[in-house]
Amino acid sequence: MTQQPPIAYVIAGSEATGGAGIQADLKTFQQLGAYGVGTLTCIVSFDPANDWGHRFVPVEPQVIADQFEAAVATHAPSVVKVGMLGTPATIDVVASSLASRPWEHVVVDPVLICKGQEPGAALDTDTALREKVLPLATVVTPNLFETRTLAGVDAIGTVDELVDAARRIRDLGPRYVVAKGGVELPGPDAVDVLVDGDDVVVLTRPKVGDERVSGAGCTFAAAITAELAQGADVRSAVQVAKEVVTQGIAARVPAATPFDTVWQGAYRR
Ligand code: PXL
Repeated sequence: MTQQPPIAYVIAGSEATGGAGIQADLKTFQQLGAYGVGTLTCIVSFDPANDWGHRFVPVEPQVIADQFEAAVATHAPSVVKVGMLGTPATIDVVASSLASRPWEHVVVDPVLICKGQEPGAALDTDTALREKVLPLATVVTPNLFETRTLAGVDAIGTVDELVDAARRIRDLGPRYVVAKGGVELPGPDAVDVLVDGDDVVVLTRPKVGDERVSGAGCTFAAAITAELAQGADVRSAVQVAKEVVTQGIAARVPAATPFDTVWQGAYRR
């Protein structure tokens, strides 16, 4: 008999162009050798006739609960990634579903707003995410904007400030915080910091261009999840994820949207 693949589960939104969201998550799982299982929280359809604005439709809370019930009854996953949730009602149902059973790891990508969205759109979900989802997370992967927002700091301009802010987020519950500097943190490198108590690991790669690429954050957290599902520890999972995203950005797929998108298929171990 062939060996069974590890199960990687994701609760996230659909991003209809395939660049981000659950589409990016499932591609990442497959590329890393994990069997992907997905629960849909919302549907985002960019509007080509309106400057690629976000058309957003939440999935009914009961339908989210039903999908969760089906997924966990079928595969008993021990590792889950949480991506875009989008509304306080969605956060409520996802938080109570997650709390209904044990997990080895809950990887939360705290998506507050998508690229191109107005920051104000996130304010009502921000508090709910912080209060209800972060305490359930073992690993959280905020980008620079999310790090500033969740840590409650105005500006982050250095790696030391990124580490300080990550420590503040760790106080909200998650054991591991991976704060991502991305292209916005000044300097020639894309720097991420993994904070686990007093331990700090700094991951550095030269920036691949200065433009943000759609799907990088989704792919990063999904890669961590796929690695954890195969038994990796958090530190090595994060190192693999950094490599997956760096290679995926270098091999980016050009698109008519304002952002190119990550190609997960470029990654080779
Ligand atoms: O990249 C963040 C993101 C996550 N999930 C969904 C999205 C986006 C950005 O557009 O649409 C569903």
